[in-house]
Amino acid sequence: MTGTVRKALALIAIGGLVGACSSPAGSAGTTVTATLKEWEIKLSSGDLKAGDIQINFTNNGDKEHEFLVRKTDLAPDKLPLVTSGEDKGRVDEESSQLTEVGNPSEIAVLPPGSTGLSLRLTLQPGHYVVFCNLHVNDLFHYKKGMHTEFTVT
Ligand SMILES: [Cu+2]
Repeated sequence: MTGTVRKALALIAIGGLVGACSSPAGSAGTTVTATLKEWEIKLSSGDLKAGDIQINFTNNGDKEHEFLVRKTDLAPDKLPLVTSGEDKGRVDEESSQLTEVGNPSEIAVLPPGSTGLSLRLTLQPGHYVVFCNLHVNDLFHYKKGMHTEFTVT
């Protein structure tokens, strides 16, 4: 895909996301900033209040990244990996130990240098991990360190 098409698809995904958001008008919720680059993901806060949460993204890297959110008791560097097939070595997104928390529970395309993309979720108390699960050739972004965690209380 060309960069333009990918970006358009990302924007369509955001549109669907916002449209699906059913939070009542007037509930401000919490806003968090996620900053990505090679090879890290940083959140402006690791301790959030339950309810509506909007994550705003900045990709300061030279590469495209993605951002997945899963509820789990696992540490961010101990997530289950796919053990066979063409996805071998990536985080197993379908693992029963990782629970999706939205529809979608991720943002699939964060173009290099991008700002302004966001993800809205309604989160219950618990422990969450976020990670980038892209792999290009033998380069696995997750294994390079693109993961972190946060807690909702
Ligand atoms: Cu990445």
